[in-house]
Amino acid sequence: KNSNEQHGGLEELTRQRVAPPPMYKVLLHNDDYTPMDFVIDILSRFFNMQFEQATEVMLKVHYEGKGECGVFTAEIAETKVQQVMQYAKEHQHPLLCTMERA
Ligand code: TYC
Repeated sequence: KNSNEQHGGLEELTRQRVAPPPMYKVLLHNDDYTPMDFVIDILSRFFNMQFEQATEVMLKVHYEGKGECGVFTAEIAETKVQQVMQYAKEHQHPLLCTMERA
């Protein structure tokens, strides 16, 4: 070991750290048909939002076209997108949920 490693230099501090995983935003997209109450239900059910926050996010999507539900690792973001799309389909609403690199 060189003296840097032995005495706690940058190399020692970083030696066994792992890189943080890539993160993904999960997005909801506006449409003209999905009821506002259903979108609020989605946000509380799958993203653990309280009614007030769920309403804010729903209205942002409604007025601006899209909005962020949360930021997750790839596997969790993929699961959220699948759950939302499945739930919307079951209820016959055309709601679209996607993910993108944060
Ligand atoms: N635009 C819809 C309506 O007026 C509401 C809505 C909000 C739909 C958010 C989708 O992701 C959405 N009923």
